[in-house]
Amino acid sequence: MTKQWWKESVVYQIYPRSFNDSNGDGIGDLQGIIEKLDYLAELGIDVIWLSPVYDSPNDDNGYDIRDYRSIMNEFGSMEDFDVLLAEAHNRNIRIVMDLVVNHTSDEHSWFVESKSSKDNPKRDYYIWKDGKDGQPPTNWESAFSGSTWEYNEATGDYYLHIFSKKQPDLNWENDEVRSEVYDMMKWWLDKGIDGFRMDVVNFISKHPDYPNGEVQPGKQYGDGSPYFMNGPRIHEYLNEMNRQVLSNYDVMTVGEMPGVTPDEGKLYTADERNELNMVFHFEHMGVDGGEMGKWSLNGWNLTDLKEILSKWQYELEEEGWNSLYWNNHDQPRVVSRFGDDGEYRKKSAKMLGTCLHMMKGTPYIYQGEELGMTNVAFESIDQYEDLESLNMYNERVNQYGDDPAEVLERIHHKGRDNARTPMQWSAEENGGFTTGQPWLDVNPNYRTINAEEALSDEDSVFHYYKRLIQLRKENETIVYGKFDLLLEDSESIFAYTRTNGDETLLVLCNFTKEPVTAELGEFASRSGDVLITNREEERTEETQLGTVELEPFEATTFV
Ligand code: TEU
Ligand code: CA
Repeated sequence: MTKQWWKESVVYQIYPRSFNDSNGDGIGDLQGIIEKLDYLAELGIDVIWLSPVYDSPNDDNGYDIRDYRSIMNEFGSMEDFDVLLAEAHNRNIRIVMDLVVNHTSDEHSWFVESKSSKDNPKRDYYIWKDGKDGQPPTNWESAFSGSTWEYNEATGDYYLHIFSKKQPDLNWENDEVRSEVYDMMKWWLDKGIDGFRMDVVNFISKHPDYPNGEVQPGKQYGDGSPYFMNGPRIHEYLNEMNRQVLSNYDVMTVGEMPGVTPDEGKLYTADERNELNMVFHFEHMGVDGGEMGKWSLNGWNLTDLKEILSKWQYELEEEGWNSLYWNNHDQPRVVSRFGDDGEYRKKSAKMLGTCLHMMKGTPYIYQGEELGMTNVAFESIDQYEDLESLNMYNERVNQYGDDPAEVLERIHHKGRDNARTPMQWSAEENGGFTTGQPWLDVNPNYRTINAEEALSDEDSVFHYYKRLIQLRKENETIVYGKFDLLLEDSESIFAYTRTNGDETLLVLCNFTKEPVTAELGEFASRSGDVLITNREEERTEETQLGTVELEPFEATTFV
């Protein structure tokens, strides 16, 4: 296994709009990030993944790019970006940018030209198809509700948008599009950035026939995902991107890949494939899904979560590399989702941090996760901003006649705004995020959950995450040790070992609010010194051969 800096790093994701507002307009900005670089250096992270900061009309909060080579006005200027990059590098923190090239904004000059006429030189930068009998070209459902096709009067046909109609999909079959993207990537890399997180990059190759998708009972649209995920030319494109751009720089790349399997993950990330360094899969994010997809509230089983995460550990042990995450700007807060955001908030947040950071792969921390920030439950749909939630709400209430309170409950648990409420810096007004009116309401629990409080409490989630990050720097077994799952049938305990030469780490995580006994057989008798734990009471009883008592939400790593 070749050693690489990005295998030994911990990444921190910043969603700029919600991170820190320096000028009182209620919107986070680049200057606000600069103000917090010392906080990040204190936490000890190595890389920042910066969600999009490019010029955008913000239909999807920056994931709809209007100009790839300028900074969104609300976030500041290119000079601010250059200062941010230099100041981060001064603190040995790298910056990885968000590359959103499956689609652009419909206000991008390329699309304005492409939609103007069928013989415009930029016409084939996007995907245009004729309708059939007054219907869209296929029955595919958009990720943001409705059809994936929008009719264009000027040319009398439809363009594809897997996401919102203001996010037209680029046509990667077109060599000119690919060379435009590669030129833009080089422009940013020549500024000195340290890599890219690639937004839905496994969507860029579509099935050439554009067949209809299967329609589930009760649904109006079909599932097009088999025809735009991991498409026929995807490896050709990524290999070309690597050859023409990435291979010329010392960079880190991670592909966001809804629908990717471990077998495909190996093809995308094995060193000799010369494509990407790692991928974000979504299998564990679906463990609490169901017939309504992510909006289902069916609950989840720990055995399913363990099966998914250990499968990815085993499958990528010899080739490829895992990214490890619980949270990002699209997912609910993990302490509310897989832990306990009430009585055991701090303890379960530390347990979840241990469970993830002791595994093999590059860990990603989403802003506020290090504080144990929680989901929010706004009383009115009017307080929500995310178009994914608003479109779903309108469709379910107005088209399917669902009870508004029931739909709002789904948004409380699974909506993306849970991750996008402003970062909670202090107990001051608006959590110290802004002196103005925040673009999205702050979670009312900022008075007790905030960075200032955490920094002064040595028992805080922040200081625990800081130790997890420090351990990864000090201990090769955490980075390169082999993963083996124990107690796979337990619905309470996530137990595994990491082995590196003659060193074995034993990681025990109790995912429940009940005390529990881990029957570990020969492993218990070998459980020696404690590397890190969130346990409150001294472990007085001798570890009986084969058993280890765990407190509610206890996480202990033995070495
Ligand atoms: O997300 C890709 C994606 O599949 C999302 O739709 C995600 O699965 C869903 O929101 C879960 O609720 C990327 C970005 O991370 C997301 O913020 C963008 O909205 C999307 O692509 C389009 O760029
Ligand atoms: Ca601002």
